[in-house]
Amino acid sequence: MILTGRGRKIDLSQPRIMGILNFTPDSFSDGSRFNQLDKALFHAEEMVNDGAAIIDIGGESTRPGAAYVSEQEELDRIIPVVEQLSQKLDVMISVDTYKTVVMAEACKAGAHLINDIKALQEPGALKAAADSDALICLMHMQGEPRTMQQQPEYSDVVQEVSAFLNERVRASLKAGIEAEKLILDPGFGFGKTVAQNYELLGRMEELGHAFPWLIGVSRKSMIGNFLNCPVNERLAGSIAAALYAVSQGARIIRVHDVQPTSDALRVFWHAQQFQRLQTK
Ligand code: 8Y4
Repeated sequence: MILTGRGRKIDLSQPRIMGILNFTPDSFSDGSRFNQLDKALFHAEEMVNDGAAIIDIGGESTRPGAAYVSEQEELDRIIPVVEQLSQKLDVMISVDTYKTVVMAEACKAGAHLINDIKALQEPGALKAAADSDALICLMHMQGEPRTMQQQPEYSDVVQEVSAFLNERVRASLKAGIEAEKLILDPGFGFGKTVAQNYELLGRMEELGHAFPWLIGVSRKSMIGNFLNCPVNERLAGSIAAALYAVSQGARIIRVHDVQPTSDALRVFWHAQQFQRLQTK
């Protein structure tokens, strides 16, 4: 299956890696914006050489407790990066934003994919997405980033994630977004306990295969709290979760550590080619 976002194609007949571009929160305290732009370009090039097919650029941290970033500040941070990367790199450029103006401006600047943790629920977002011709990742989240981990509750986490995403797919189609542009994401860690995250991962097959799945588990609490290890020791666990998700049909894996994840995915996928009894 090949997806096209604003003219740029991605072949999902095998799993692909979305590399997370570093954006230090205190971005400009240690240097000029020019310096930051150079660092971002260097990191992105490195991820592409290591096997990333998509670079995800975000200007606001969505971690619980992270500071809110104004629309203007987010634009100032990411637009120059989107412009540079979309011109210089032969990969898909994704913008991690829920802000309508940022979506529109990022697409004008060259982005090919809108990665929206709010699944186009902000006012005007459906229209901005429909007008953009970009690919759209619709993600599930319970609550708001600042408070979502306080007490997540579900009667059935898989059923609720599925129902929410179905509703957002319907809203997207109604707004004129083509079905071929849509990617879905269960939103690991977004308003979910560690147990709920594992139930979601273990039962991913139940979410169906009508649209390609993107998943992000890299370095998250579901790895760290389960293994009881700090963020810099979560690579092996993150890779195991990613491979499990791929075995369940996930096609885009959002990660910090591109090179080791790429190696793991390639070996996993190569072996799977020889499996005689395909489950799907
Ligand atoms: C350590 C490192 C601990 C990172 C937590 C985190 C997703 C996403 C994020 C995701 C999609 C994060 C923007 C959270 N996660 N977009 N964004 N799917 N589509 N936390 O799972 O990485 S940010």
